[in-house]
Amino acid sequence: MSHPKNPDLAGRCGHVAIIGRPNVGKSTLINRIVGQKIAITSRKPQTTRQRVLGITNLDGAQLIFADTPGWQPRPRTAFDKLMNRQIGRALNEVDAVLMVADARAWRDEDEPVAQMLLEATCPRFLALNKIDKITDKTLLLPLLQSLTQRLPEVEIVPISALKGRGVNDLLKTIGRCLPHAVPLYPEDQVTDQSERALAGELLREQLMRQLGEELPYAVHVAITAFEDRPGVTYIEADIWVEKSGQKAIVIGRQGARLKELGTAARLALEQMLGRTVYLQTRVRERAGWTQDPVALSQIDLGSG
Ligand SMILES: Nc1nc2c(ncn2[C@@H]2O[C@H](COP(=O)(O)OP(=O)(O)OP(=O)(O)O)[C@@H](O)[C@H]2O)c(=O)[nH]1
Ligand SMILES: [Mg+2]
Repeated sequence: MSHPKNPDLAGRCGHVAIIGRPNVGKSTLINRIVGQKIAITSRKPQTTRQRVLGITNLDGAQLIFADTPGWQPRPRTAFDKLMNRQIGRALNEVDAVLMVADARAWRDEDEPVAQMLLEATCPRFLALNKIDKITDKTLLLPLLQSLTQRLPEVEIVPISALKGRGVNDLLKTIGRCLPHAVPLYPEDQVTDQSERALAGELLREQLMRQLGEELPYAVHVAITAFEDRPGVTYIEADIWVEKSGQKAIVIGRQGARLKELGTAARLALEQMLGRTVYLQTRVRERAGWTQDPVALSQIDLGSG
């Protein structure tokens, strides 16, 4: 097949790790790249907990992105360390690394990520995200200039993951640097994540978005049943918390909060699956799971 539109891209395929501090828009970007929601997002940091692949095809190239949790400069809990390990795993054997930062301000927490970028031996890219929030674009110039000096071998592309601006340019810039290789995934596959795993994530997204400041970090979702029955997909989910007080908050007065969370997650699931969903939720308690490596491995946070 010929690809006259972009001969530089044709016949290339490779893995690209997306790294960055929490909340810069990595997951919003991967959703934008694949054109559908495969990774959950929220205004709170530490939304993403495990590596998720997002696959896109452009002018004969296949780009396979890995979204990762935000990098924790000072990991305090076993859980934080697990998050950082996920990033280390994603950086293994990639063909390119893409750092995402907020175009409005470079922060101290970006430094360790920039260091990882500099240490990578493959082609490196930096997306300065959220440019839709900058009305006077000349304000971007000083940051662009200083970063170009400090990161001389890194290609810098300003983008808005939310609005889609600059994303196509970014894909072309990255795609041209990938190795010549045959596509690894069928053209219609957008992620490696199962529907079952995505169901758990969509429920956790509601917990991230609807609960107060601290609670979401103490919550884990485990899908215990996922069955296609005639006319309906039947899903059961356990919501794990650390303390009985947290359990009461998640359930809410007369179960109102849990009902609201469940309905929002069910609607998102129905949209994703294109099928009717029956979602049964249960809140369970296990003290200190975010500190306990055994509990962490039991709930299998590490699997992709
Ligand atoms: N205005 C604007 N907001 C954005 C953009 N990209 C992401 N956001 C918002 O930034 C917040 C964080 O986005 P996420 O995609 O969850 O960020 P993340 O880097 O994946 O965060 P972690 O998973 O916690 O590391 C959300 O409220 C997004 O809607 C953008 O281009 N413009
Ligand atoms: Mg994320």
